[in-house]
Amino acid sequence: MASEIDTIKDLVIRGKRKESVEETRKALAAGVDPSVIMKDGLIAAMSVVGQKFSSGEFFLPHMMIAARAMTEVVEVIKPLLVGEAAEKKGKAVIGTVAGDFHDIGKNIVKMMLEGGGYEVIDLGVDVDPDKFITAVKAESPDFVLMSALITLTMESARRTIEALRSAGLREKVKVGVGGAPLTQKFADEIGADFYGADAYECVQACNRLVH
Ligand code: B12
Repeated sequence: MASEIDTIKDLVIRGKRKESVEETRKALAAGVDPSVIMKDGLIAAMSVVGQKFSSGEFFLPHMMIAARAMTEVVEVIKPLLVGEAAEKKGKAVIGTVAGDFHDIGKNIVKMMLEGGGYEVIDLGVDVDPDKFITAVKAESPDFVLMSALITLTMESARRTIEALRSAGLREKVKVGVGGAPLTQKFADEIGADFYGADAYECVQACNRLVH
């Protein structure tokens, strides 16, 4: 099993879309757990890609093709990861914060939440505080969830929480934040209700806080 996962990881790092999907299908047929493919194959691959980008071994196009390969594999394992929940537990508005266009993590969080029984309104990427406010007014969600992947855009999460406060909406929603550079400490500092290191933690936190 380890070698199948390593093969998928390696193919995603190299941005080999077709081959990544083929290997994933083979691994699934052989009984490999899709959540292991997600964690040890795909998410681990993105971490290596990030390191290679930092060290100058990879450039933007390398990140882009790796991200595309990951997205295609996610589509293959998605139906196996998320079941259809019988009833809705609550509603969440989710978006990647202003200035940030990374959406793979956000999309996985959305997918796991939907599988976990939540209605999710996806505002997309580069979502400024006003757009979050408009969505909260229109949708009355239980949760506002923000994803931030760049150190600089973490501040957009703080601005969104401040905007919710100014609009008198802060107490009406629970705010969750996540994304690679975020921490529990930062979440506490900006006054979020929770931080989640991954999509599973996000679903758990929502389950804990929903009512
Ligand atoms: C893929 C990628 C890209 C792709 C994005 C494609 C896409 N559609 O998203 C592309 C190539 C477009 C890209 C562009 C850029 N990128 Co980029 N990118 C990455 C990379 C390699 C992987 C990100 C990823 O998808 N990870 C996999 C997912 C599954 O993980 P995740 O997002 O962290 O999400 C999980 C958890 O964090 C959590 N989570 C996520 N959101 C939320 C929300 C909530 C509420 C909760 C509870 C949990 C949660 O759950 C998720 C699933 O388990 C990272 C490296 C890294 N280590 O993160 C760099 C990285 C984030 N990028 C970086 C940079 C610098 C850029 C660019 C500025 C590069 C440039 N010069 O143009 C641009 C940014 C443009 C912009 N304004 O947004 C830097 C950021 C550095 C920093 N700390 O500020 C990184 C860290 C690379 C590096 N090592 O330097 N990038």
